[in-house]
Amino acid sequence: MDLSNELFARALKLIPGGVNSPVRAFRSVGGSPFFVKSAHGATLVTADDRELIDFVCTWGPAIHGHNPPVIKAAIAAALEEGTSFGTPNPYEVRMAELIHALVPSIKKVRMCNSGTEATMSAIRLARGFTRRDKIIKFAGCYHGHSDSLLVKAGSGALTHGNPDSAGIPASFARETVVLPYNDPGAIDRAFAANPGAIAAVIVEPYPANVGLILPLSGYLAHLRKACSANGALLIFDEVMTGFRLARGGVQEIEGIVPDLTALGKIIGGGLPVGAFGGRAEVMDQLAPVGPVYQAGTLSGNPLAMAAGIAALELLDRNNPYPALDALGRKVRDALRAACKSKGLAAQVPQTGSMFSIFFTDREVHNYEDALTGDAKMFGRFFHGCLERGVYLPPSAYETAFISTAHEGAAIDRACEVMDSVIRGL
Ligand code: KE4
Repeated sequence: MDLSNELFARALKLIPGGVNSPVRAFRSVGGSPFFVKSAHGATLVTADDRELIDFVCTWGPAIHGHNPPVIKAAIAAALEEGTSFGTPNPYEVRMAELIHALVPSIKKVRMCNSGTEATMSAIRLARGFTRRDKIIKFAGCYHGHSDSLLVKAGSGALTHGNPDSAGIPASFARETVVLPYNDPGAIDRAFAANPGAIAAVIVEPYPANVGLILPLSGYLAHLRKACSANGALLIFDEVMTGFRLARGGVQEIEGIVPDLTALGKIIGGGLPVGAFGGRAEVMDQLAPVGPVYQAGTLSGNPLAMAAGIAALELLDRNNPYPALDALGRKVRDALRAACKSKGLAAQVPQTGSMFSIFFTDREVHNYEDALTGDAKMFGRFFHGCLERGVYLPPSAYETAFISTAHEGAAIDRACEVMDSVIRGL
């Protein structure tokens, strides 16, 4: 890994930790990150010309695999007309129509440039619409790095958050109530303890930033009911799950209608895009119509819109979800069988093209359960796979993604590798 090491040494001189996003630094699994020079289909090609089967998929966007011809062609065509106009453009209208058609709860939508912007703006909008200040989030859920959302309490009890990041004023953290996920009683108690004060509940409907956690039966419906009964908005953060698990995301699968939805990742087709949308009367509180300000120089950028439109139209045309779920089950079953034959305690949650592994004998229903996973063993599993050409997310508390390009040789090879690595742990 000479060239990657050389690049990393140079990066460390000028970029904090040598990375532009912390999770890429391999800090939680040990070792140094490799650098990638190209990506196609299910494969990354490193600066040292190593080919890796990629289960990070650039953290979700690459559901069609990397650099698919249809997205490449869409970007190239848009590029002929220019890179950015700073004015409304036809692509934005098409994107808004597509999102509304695929996610019917989104009556109006605003484009932005990242998932962080989407959730941050949705929170501000919910506070402006309800004229309330407090929000509820769930321990272990990650909604990007805006101040209100980088807050989590230590335990699962009702509490005012303690900032998870330096630089967040305690006064900010006090407005964020952090609860355990999958605990209906906790949400009821939080509303009772903060009557008329909660603007919104924001949730990853399937938390996937702590490993993958699935809701207990009826839990999401309970959140919906509690928000409606208390005049708070329910915000589904579907930045990761939107268009990943179904055309209409988790809200289609679960039959729950949130008031607002945050989107990102897949809707950019690999370019920087976020979006938030929902009830028209809520969205119309946004400037220039209403008093809640939100803006962005590159929001609705034509190249990013063209890439995202191509990605969404391909999903809408091909309906890849049954095949992606079959690939997910194939990996899940291979991991479970290997752990069983090894006598290794592990939980392997999977839904559609998302899966993760916790090395623990405890079922994982929330953040505290997830923390019982053996992170050091995950590090050994991660590096064992990487040495054999399979790249998993470099953290025990992330979720792996599968693309349509993994079908066939890539998924078979990866299952073989993961099986042999587990048996060697
Ligand atoms: P971005 O600002 O990174 O585009 O999106 C933030 C975000 C919001 N909501 C959810 C559910 C998310 O998963 C994310 C970002 N996900 C992480 C990976 N788990 C991005 C990877 C990174 O931080 O480098």
